[in-house]
Amino acid sequence: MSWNTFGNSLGLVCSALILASACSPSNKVDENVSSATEPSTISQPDVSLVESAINIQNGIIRPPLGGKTVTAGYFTMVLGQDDRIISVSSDVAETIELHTHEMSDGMMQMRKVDSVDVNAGVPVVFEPKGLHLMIFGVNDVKEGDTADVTFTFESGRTASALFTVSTPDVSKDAGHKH
Ligand SMILES: [Cu+2]
Repeated sequence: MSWNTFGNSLGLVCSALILASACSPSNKVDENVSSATEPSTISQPDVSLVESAINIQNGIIRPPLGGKTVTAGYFTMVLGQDDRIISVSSDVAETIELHTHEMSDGMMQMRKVDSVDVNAGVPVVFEPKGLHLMIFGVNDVKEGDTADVTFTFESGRTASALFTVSTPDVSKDAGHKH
């Protein structure tokens, strides 16, 4: 076809561009899914998720740096129905806020948000450099400890999950390592 009339180098550049643009959105989805939950849960959400399901996995609280009482928390959530996280609490913390981490004027900045929407069957990932829990007034937690974290939804439902005090695996941010 007409592709054959292009020089080799041009053909390579074009396909590289096509690959790059086609890849970025799907990479993002893959990353969410793989860091999210067991593949079995995600690959067939319609089968495994009943409407009332509240699935919270991989909950971790970053160990506070020496002397600090502020830290961050991460997890992945899948709901069986659309809902909205409106508050988060834990008995190891005074307050927990929902924060985004986004580019603003060329700088990464954290911003408090009042709520986070969760659509049915779509994993919402709280992770380093992304959405995260900002945890204030943390006392006396150390690596390996566990803590209950309770989520309240706009629907009025609540759900608790056991979080582990653990340093997030930063290699996951950089690439697709496990
Ligand atoms: Cu924050």
